[in-house]
This record gives sequence, structure tokens and C-alpha cells, in this order.
Amino acid sequence: MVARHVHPDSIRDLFSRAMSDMYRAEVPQYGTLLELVADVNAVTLRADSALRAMLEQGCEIERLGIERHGAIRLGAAQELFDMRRVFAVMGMYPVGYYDLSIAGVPVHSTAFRPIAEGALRRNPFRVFTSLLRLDLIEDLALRAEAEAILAARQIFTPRVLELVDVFEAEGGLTRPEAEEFVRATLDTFRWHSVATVDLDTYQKLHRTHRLVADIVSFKGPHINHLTPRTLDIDAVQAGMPQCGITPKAVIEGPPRRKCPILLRQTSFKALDEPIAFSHSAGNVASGTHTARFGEIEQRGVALTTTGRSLYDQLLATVRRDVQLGALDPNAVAYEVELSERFQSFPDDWAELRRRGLAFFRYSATATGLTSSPCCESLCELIARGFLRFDPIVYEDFLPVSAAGIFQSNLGTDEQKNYSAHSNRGQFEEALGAVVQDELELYEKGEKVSLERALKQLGSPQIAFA
Ligand code: OOG
Ligand code: NI
Repeated sequence: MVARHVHPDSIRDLFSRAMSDMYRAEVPQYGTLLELVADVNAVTLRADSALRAMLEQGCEIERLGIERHGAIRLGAAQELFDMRRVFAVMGMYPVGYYDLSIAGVPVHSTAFRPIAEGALRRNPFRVFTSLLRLDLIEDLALRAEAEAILAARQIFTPRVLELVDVFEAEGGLTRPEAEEFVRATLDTFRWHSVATVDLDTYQKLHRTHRLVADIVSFKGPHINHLTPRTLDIDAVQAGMPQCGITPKAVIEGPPRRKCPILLRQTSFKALDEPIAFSHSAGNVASGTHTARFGEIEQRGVALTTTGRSLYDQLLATVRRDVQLGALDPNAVAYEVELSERFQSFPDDWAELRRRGLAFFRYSATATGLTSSPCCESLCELIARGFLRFDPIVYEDFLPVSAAGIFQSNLGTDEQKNYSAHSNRGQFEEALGAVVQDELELYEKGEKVSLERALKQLGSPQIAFA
């Protein structure tokens, strides 16, 4: 990058705002949800000064109002490869591998997102990106047909790919190039009310899996939801019906807690939208397609491997004991059970830190900086108020929750059991890169913050304990 180039963080910011405007114009319920979330966040911040202070410390207040994640589903290896290059222009890189075949969804996924602390602060826009696993379509003739349809489409305009070439060759884009890139790239994510296949083919694909029809039948990977971040998901969930929006019955993820962990999400069901299908005789047949929905989320602290295993284990026991269907869930029983089982997950920042269950960002306090403390240990620095620690927000996704969101949007309890499982190698080969390990990123963030703070306090010798 040289001086005439626009910083990738700025391109991402431009893009995420343009995407939000487009989705708002296309799906009015999204606009309603944004207003509800903004109201709830304002009320929550007014009522909870400790939360406000914590978010201010982590520079999260500024990003809260613009924070979104979206999701797209791709059909072919080349599309994922090009998508990686497109997101790199916006400073977004693949983090994490999510295998959804275990949940009966024939895709595997990653999240494209910014990584550096400053980049996340500027705009943490992320896109959950799935790739269809054609190898999971059992009907070989249909598999070949889907493959041929996908091979014939080009989801990016030639200009987008030209600008990606320029970015890669020059190390950046100029202002006019960046603006053109944002406009041209947005087109890839647009909704198409005209299918590229006929109704017959659509129905055949649909019978294999609704998601296969969604991915194969259109010109491009329409953005299927855009999710704002709330500070109180229960309040938004409760407020949705008054705004004419029916949420799914249960909130995915951990229960409500004093110290939020990972990610809690809820969504409203996908819309039934009119589609024109091509017809062999050249005329069109009309039908509908459901793909686009709305979602909100509340983010909490990132968990360490130990914390994450405890989370996975507790969640699994609840899901094993309380059968949860997407259509007619045993919602109340599930929530009661969830809260009860999570009693054994510490709900106190100090204890989460002491037991190594969550990641924190350390900083020297004003007192620490002025009094050159002489302390023996980290605990002493904290106890004497020289060092503070704040939760590192979880920037990623949860496979069980993602599967729950996929299921509820498919509008069925449809469960397919695919025999082939995780295939990270195949995914990374298509991507043309390896996905980064999210745990390593959090761990590094914590370590860097601690080393910096200890150095400022003149106690660099104190070990992390
Ligand atoms: C993606 C569903 C996953 C989330 O927030 O977990 C997701 C999709 O439906 O394509 O967005
Ligand atoms: Ni989502």
C-alpha cells in the first residue's frame, strides 16, 4: 500500500455500509430490526454503566452501531477462490472451518473477517461463507447437472476481477478504483427474482436439499441475511412480535448470563419471495423461493480451549435431553434446562480469568502508570488496581448455532445424515489458502496486551499465570 491507496479497512467500511443500505431497501424487516436493536442498545447502555465502561475500554462503543455479519453460499471451488481474493481487498481473511454436514446441511464454511485489533475496531464486518459440497448429492445425474449449471455461471463481473488484479499487483486501490470496486462487488450479492433454471430443475434440486436449490438456481450468491449486534438479545427477542416480526422459538447458544460468553443468536423465518423460472419454450413459469431472513446476535467473551470444551459439553447434554425441533420446539423446557446446566459455568469475570476459561485484554491503569508498582505477581497487580483486564469479544461463529439457524430458515426439521464428514482439506484447496485458527488469534491478542501492559508497569519479568 502506498499513499495514493485507500486503506482496506476503509474499503470494508464503505462496502459494509453499502451492503446494509442495499439489504434495507430489499428487505424492509431488516430496517425494522435495526431500529429495534438501536433502541434496545441505547436503553441497555443507559441502564448499565459498568457495561458502558467495559465497552468503552475495549473501544467497542463506536463499532456497535455499524457492526454486522452477513452470509452467502457458494457453489463452486473457483467461486470460493475468487471470493477470498475479493474479501482480501477489504482486509477480510478466512478464519475458522465449520463443517455443517454433521447437522445435515451439505456445506462447509469459513468466516471472512478482519483480524488486527485496529481493523476490528474500525469495522468488524464479517461474512459467513459456505461452499456447497456436491460430493454429498447422492443422485449422480443430478450432481453432474448441478455441477454443469454452476460451471457456466460467473458470479463476478469482469471488472471486479480486473480490480482485484490491480489490487494484487499494486498492493492497493486508489479512491476512484475503490469506489468502483465497492459498487461492482455489491452486484454479486444482489437478490435475483429470475432463476437461471426452469421450474422442473429447481424442484429436482429442491428435493435433494433446499439449500442445493438456493445455491444452484440463481445467477449469484445473494446475501441471505445481515445481522446487527445487540447488547440485550432477550429484550430484542421479546420486542420483535410488537414490530410485526416473529422470531424463532429459542435463542441459539449459551443462556442469558451476567458475563456473556461466545455468541447468542436468534432469527426470523425466511421470506417466501416470487421467482420467475425460465421455461423450455422460452416463456416463464412463476414460483417462489425462500432464502432471505433476519437475524440478531449478542456477542460475549471468547473462550479458551478449556472454556470452549466446557461450553460444548454442557450444550450437548441439554440438546441430548431436550429434543428441539425448529418448528415446534419445546422452547421453555429447553431454556430452563439450558440455564440450569450452565450453572456450572462460572459467571464472574475474575473467576473466568483465574480458571483460564476465557480470553482477556490487559491494560495498565492510570494508578499503575503513575505509581511504578513493585509487585510479585499478576494477581497482585490486579488486586492492587494497577492492571485491569477486559473480555476479548468473540468475533467468530458457532457451528451448532449456525446449524440451528440454517434449520429454522429451511422451515423444516429436515435432518439428513450424510455419511461423509468434515473435509477441511478439500475446502482449503478450493479456497487456495489455509483458514486461520481463531483460538490462536485470541491467544495472541491476550499475550500481546499483557506484555505491553507489564512493560508499561515496569514489571516485564512477571509471568502469565
Ligand atoms: C449461514 C448460517 C450461519 C450464523 O450466524 O451462524 C450464520 C447461512 O444460512 O447461510 O449466519
Ligand atoms: Ni448469521
